[in-house]
Amino acid sequence: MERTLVLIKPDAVQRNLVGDITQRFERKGLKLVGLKLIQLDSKILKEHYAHLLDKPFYPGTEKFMQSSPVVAQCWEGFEAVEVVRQMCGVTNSRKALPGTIRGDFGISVQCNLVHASDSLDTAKKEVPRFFAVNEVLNYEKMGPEYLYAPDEK
Ligand code: FUP
Repeated sequence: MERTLVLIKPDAVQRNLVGDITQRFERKGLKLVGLKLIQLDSKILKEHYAHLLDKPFYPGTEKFMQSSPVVAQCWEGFEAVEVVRQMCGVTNSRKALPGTIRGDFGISVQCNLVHASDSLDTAKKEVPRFFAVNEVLNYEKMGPEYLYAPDEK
């Protein structure tokens, strides 16, 4: 099973969309294995967005991401990284398809509601960036036989 990082961004927290967004991942069949409300600082953001540091919009991104607490989540499932990315939609919310989180709730590039790991390699770096080892929990959930075929587990 893969694990992936989701950050519910300040715009979604301020717009009271934490529950709606979390419910989508729950209903999809993903398993919540890590969850916390955190205030990000400049250091962790510079690490998290290292690929964007030289972009003209980066100072605005950093300011926005610190403007309110965010909800960090770790979701687990078969091919969870790709599943979650598909559910978020493309970065520009105006271009994100209806049915995706950004497509349904957003109209902005910066205020695009969620961050989701873009590959399994990235997820393996991002989950430990936001969660200590003992903050990601292993536990049994009822009903996996109705979510997956035997060869998908
Ligand atoms: P994503 O993988 O969808 O999170 O997108 P990126 O890593 O490319 O960008 C991270 C964040 O930077 C976006 F969510 C919003 C911000 N950004 C802008 O503000 N302007 C841009 O042109 C691109 C990204």
